[in-house]
Amino acid sequence: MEAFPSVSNIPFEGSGSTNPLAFKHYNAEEEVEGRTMRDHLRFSVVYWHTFRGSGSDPFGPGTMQRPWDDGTDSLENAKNRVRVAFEFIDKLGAPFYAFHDRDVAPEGASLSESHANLEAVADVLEEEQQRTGVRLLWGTANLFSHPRYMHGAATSCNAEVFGMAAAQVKKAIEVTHRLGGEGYVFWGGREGYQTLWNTDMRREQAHLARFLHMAADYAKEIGFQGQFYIEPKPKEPTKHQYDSDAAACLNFLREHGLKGRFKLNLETNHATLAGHTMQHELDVAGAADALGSIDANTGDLLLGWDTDQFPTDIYLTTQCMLTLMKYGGLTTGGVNFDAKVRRESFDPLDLFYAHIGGMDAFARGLKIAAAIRADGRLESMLRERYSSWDSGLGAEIEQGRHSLGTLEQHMLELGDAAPNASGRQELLENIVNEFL
Ligand code: XUL
Ligand code: CO
Repeated sequence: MEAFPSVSNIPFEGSGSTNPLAFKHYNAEEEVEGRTMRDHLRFSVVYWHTFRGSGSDPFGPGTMQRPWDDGTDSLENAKNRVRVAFEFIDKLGAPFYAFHDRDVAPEGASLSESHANLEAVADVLEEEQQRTGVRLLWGTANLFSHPRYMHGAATSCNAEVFGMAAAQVKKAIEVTHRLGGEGYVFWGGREGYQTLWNTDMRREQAHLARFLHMAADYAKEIGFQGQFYIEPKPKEPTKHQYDSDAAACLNFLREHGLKGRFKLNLETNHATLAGHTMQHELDVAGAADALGSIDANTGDLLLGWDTDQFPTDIYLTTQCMLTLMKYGGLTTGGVNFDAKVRRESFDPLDLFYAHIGGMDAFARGLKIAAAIRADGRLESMLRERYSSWDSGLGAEIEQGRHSLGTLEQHMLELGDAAPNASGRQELLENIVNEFL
């Protein structure tokens, strides 16, 4: 029985359409810069918010109407939910999905029961992937919901909790591998601290590094070559998360010899919670050759918490796509909607509206970014701004042919630096607006 009988496959109808169940901009087959939109954007639906989100918040219980879900933690309900999820993803036309182990299968009374539950649900995931052609973008383990992880998982003060987390990640990597996952994400969850009065930060960080090395070793052992990602986030649930932003993650990866195996999975509202723009975070990662994947949800700048909203801001999606394209576009990663419909949007149809809107917002961002790139003014003004480094003194400095002494000599001869040129910020912003 279908869960969404009133919805058929979402068609592309173009910008003149007013059909709420049609794409206005996302046309999977359409080529942009010689690559289809499907391949540029690699859209992914998350299992946790979309199929497990209840709409509860700190002030009240869930509101979502999900008639297919019997509300129990039974394995049967979990398996049935998989079929509903794939009906949804298939009708939407998203090529990928992502999950945490505990979203798809219930935690059992013991570790072995939890493992068995996950394997049993993975059988259905595998079947449904084959039936629909939907692929797994990445898998991950939920190392934050169970009360045992109250002090963290890989950074717990309790060595056996670290052991449980390791066992859970081992199984999650196995299942991700079995399902052909193109990546595996580590989001720190409770890897951080609330107070230094009870925290040995140096030791906790060393444990986290050990944990990630073990994961990399195990992936190698079983032949899982999917990309590993760290997902930076500055707060929630802890006050100080160890993986607070792109720069902190890169520093951690370099310090512990993990940089080659890991890239970053960047999320817009995590960037803004860290006091950065998404464009900044993407560029920090890109410049370090670590731009892997994005969680495309946004926050609300007037609410200081992680609201996980669907992206609708074309200026933001344009910036995201411009930066992704600057660094060669997505390869193993995707545009993953780690987003949830609002508590008030409880109707199953809202799941379609939300994803269609997010996909169209990114498709528009892609087309606008391509137009800006084809126009070339932005790029040439940027290049021009640094032209003093292309030859003469600038080129010599870049080539390492100068010291403070030779530069002093050079400037003594000249007397002063050449006058600066304008930064032209307003003009550049006007040019971007021409394309919106
Ligand atoms: C939490 C968050 C996670 C990760 C996966 O804010 O974004 O859902 O994406 O664990
Ligand atoms: Co996320």
